[in-house]
Amino acid sequence: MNTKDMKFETKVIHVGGEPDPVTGAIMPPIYQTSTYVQSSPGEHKGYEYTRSHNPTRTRLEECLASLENAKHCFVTASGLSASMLIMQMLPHGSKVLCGDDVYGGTYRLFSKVFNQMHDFEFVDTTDLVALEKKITESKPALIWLETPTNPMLKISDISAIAAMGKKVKALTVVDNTFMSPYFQNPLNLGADMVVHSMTKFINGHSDVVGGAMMFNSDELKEKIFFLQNAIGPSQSPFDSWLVLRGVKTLALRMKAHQANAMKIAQFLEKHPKVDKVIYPGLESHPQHAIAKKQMSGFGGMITFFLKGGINESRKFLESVHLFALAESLGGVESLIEHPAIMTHASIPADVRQKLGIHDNLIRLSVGVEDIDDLIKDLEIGFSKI
Ligand code: P1T
Repeated sequence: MNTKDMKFETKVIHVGGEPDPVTGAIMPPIYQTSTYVQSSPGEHKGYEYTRSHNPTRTRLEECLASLENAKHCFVTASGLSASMLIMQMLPHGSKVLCGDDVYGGTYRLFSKVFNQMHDFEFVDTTDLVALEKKITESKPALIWLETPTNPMLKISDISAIAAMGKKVKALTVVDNTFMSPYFQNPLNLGADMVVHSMTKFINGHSDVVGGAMMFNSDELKEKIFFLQNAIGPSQSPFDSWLVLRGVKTLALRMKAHQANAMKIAQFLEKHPKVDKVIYPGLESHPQHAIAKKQMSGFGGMITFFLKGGINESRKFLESVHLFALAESLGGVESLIEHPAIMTHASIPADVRQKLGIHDNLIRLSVGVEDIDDLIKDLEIGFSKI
């Protein structure tokens, strides 16, 4: 069957998952090799050196490209190194408009590393009127959207913004980590590139750090391949193999994450010790209508404000146990964290305050455990404050 005719649930298992042609092994081998033998100088089977190409990584890239309906995919050693390659690709002095609420590490990479190369401006990409004015005036080379954002779960209208970008020839790049390709496909909505931290839902088992980017342009492919080879942030064959294994259950996992997250969001919304819940699937979410339009589900991430301050937050975070207190997200196990102290500590305090990343803000990555057990665990936390 042609890949394009396959449904998502089939692609995750079969694209890049073809049996080994040499032995018939149903699981693809891990090509744990740095180099490849040539029959004569320059004569080889398409593989020269693992920094540039590796057959296990190629399989993963084929699979992930198909999931985002993309022509090309590159897999990197971390989500941030995928973002790095994209920034390296822009001519020096480029103007970049970036959403104001992004993962703390992305903010740090742009504002403390690439600010020496480009001109970054962080803007609220949910305000389309102000954004259009800014795009028209500043003519950026690139617009960087994270939607939903980390941690405030703000949602930007991808097709409207990509159309604005096209008018000034700006590339629109979407960090799709929170939705995974199962719930949202930015290229279908007009974006030029998609970026993922594969560390999260794509791999789904909290045992790999990795990144991926997908796109259709052959010109971008040449540029990114040159940089990937020249700089060297390629993913190791073993990690690529682990992601090939993890991604097979992406559809099953995303459905389970979302079902649990919806129930927990509703539970939190009614809880007397909770001030406010943010979850794209709740009608109270300010961009719920856009979420329904551009996403086919609402994902497994929830943020909420406890009633209280840092002491109540600490007590709550210390008291839950099924929800493990840890950075990261998207694994089968539930995680909980304090963005102000943990994942978003690298964002200056005044910027955090403006965004609403206060001391009573808690972020949940809802896993696929039994829902009653998860709610009991949260109840234990609430009973201690
Ligand atoms: O950790 P790495 O694989 O390099 O991915 C960076 C990254 C990029 N984009 C988003 C939306 C992310 O959430 C992340 C990483 N985030 C966490 C580690 C976290 O706990 O939020």
